[in-house]
Amino acid sequence: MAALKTRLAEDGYALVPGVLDAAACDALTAAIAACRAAPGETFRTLSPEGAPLVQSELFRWTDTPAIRALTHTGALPALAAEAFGTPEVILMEDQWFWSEAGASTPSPWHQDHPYHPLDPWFLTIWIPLDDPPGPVGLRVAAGSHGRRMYGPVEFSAGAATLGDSGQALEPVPDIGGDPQGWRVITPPAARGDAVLMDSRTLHAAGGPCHGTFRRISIRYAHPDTTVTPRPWPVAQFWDHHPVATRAGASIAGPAFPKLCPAAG
Ligand SMILES: O=C(O)CCC(=O)C(=O)O
Repeated sequence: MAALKTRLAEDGYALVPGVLDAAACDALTAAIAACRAAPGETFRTLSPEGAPLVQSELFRWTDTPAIRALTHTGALPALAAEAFGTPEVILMEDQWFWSEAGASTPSPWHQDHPYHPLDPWFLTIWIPLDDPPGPVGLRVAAGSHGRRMYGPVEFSAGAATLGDSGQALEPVPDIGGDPQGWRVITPPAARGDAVLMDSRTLHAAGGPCHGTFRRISIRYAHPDTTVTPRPWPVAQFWDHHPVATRAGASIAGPAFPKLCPAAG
């Protein structure tokens, strides 16, 4: 099989089987339950009021040992270093998703890149912690990382996750409705497998969910990543980071730690 870096460069995604064992998946599902019981500032219910729940939250590596172990040690930072071809990587964020049985609120087609005032591209590592209960796994438009950037899409039916400045990018087109125009693939990811994506790759997930579906995304940036302020709304949490307006500044620091996987 081609090297990870080559697969990401060619297709914008790569499936890596068996990244987490059952014990690690169990520890993370317990961690998600603990986060839901004591939600922080970025916790959101994404599903519309009254609908079966889909919930999500960011940055729980800061106070949740199982998530910190995942983001800082073991396979994930090493995969990120391999994907970038660098000894160091920057941890951007962790994000868990929780859908209850019967939920149908999808994560709409989007690219991760426009939600962040950063360049160059970064890496998302998406891991299902349950075998997808229905057609709810990650779908990618292979090769779309080499096309154009579309506007960020608000995921939440309730409290917003995006800032409120104007939109300067075209909306994401109807990918599902144009099967000839896009190479849509559902990588066969089971519990503990990982799908790695270039942040410019269009992707979607969720939909009719026949059981509880927990998954986690960890995002890593290239060590030379710098700020590019955006004339469109980015993720709200950037409001709390003064660096977000300093064009050319490195994001590395206590909020976005630099990790050196080879050093252990
Ligand atoms: O799992 C999901 O529902 C969405 C994941 C996703 O789109 C992401 O982490 O960028």
